[in-house]
Amino acid sequence: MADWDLLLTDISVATMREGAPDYGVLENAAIAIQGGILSWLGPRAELPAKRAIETRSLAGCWVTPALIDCHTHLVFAGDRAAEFEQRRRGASYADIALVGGGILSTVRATRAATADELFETALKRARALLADGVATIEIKSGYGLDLDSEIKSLEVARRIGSVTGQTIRTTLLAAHTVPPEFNGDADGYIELICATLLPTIAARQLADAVDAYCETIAFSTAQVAKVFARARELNLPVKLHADQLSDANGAALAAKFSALSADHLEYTSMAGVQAMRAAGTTAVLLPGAFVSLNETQLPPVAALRAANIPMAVATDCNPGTSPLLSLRAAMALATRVFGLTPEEALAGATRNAARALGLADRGTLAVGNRADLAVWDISHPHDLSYWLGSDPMAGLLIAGRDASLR
Ligand code: DI6
Ligand code: FE
Repeated sequence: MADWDLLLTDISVATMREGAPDYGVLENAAIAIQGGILSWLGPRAELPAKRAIETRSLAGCWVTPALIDCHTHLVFAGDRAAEFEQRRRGASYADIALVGGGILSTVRATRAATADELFETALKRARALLADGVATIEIKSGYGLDLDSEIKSLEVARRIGSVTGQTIRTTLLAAHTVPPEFNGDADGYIELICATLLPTIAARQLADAVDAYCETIAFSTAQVAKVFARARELNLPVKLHADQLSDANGAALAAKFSALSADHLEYTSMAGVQAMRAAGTTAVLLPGAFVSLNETQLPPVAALRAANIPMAVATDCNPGTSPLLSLRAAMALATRVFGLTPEEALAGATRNAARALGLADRGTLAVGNRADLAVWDISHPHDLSYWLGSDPMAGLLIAGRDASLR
């Protein structure tokens, strides 16, 4: 009888454990996996004399927690490349949204697409993230905006995990924009969300959380508060697109509902930061949207850091404001544009991303955690943010099994 399924040797490890200095680095290490769980981790010299079914010597590669993309909108039809071109010629994101472009054009395409069509394109995107070391993806709905189309999108999201092996966490983002059939009646749409969409989707267990877009071009704090109150009644945790284009007190609103995360935060005030700290809400930074929108207002990174608020980094992959399919590129951008250290960027795509999703069993390498491990051909974990556009993945284990990367 073997004690372990798999033993990895000849590795350096970045555990990314909370409070561990310098990435939690362990050189000349070994990792043992049993039943999909990390069962031993430490210096090779201290490895207990136990037997493994398979032993792999990884030739000096680095092992980190597998990456976690905690904010994406992967399921959508069509694209908005023509709008991107218009914006590069001077039109603003808000201008385009006001004339029925923007999110609404993706809603039209997504409603018209079959589940299989949505699945094929979303699967490609999930595979692109997989090839970057991402084992867990949060996927939001929000391009359906009616019961059937939101259900279709969430079901498509869940299907992806059964094919790629990735963990998919779904988030209902019905309050993304006002759909055409409620034009001029945002409150009526909020009513539909609270009375029908939320309870139906909760009963079908299709969503792990509820999100909203709190913005002058989307929903007010009062409207979002109604959705959040209903979500909490149904025992669903909330997250928020907060203060991305203006300070709408989004961070404080998220904190009031004990949100798992408040995301974007470019215009968040000091009061918002303090409220997040008090509520234990994670900050999710989205540099892909920041650069794609030519934003100049930086999120309050120094204040978040000083308040000890965990900072996650995600792609925000969406066809409008962040056509970004590499979490490592998001990390690299977060170091350049937001001033994160490479260690903060890696914590942001591992430990703090897990926190933003309420997942306690991953994001760090520790005995008892899921064996979601990324193997990299690098000379130090800071290389992961240093390079833009390299491909150093040497392997990815999801719950102890090899993911097929290509
Ligand atoms: N996330 C969102 O949901 C919105 N902006 C962002 O960063 C809008 C996405 C879109 O334009 O489709
Ligand atoms: Fe988003």
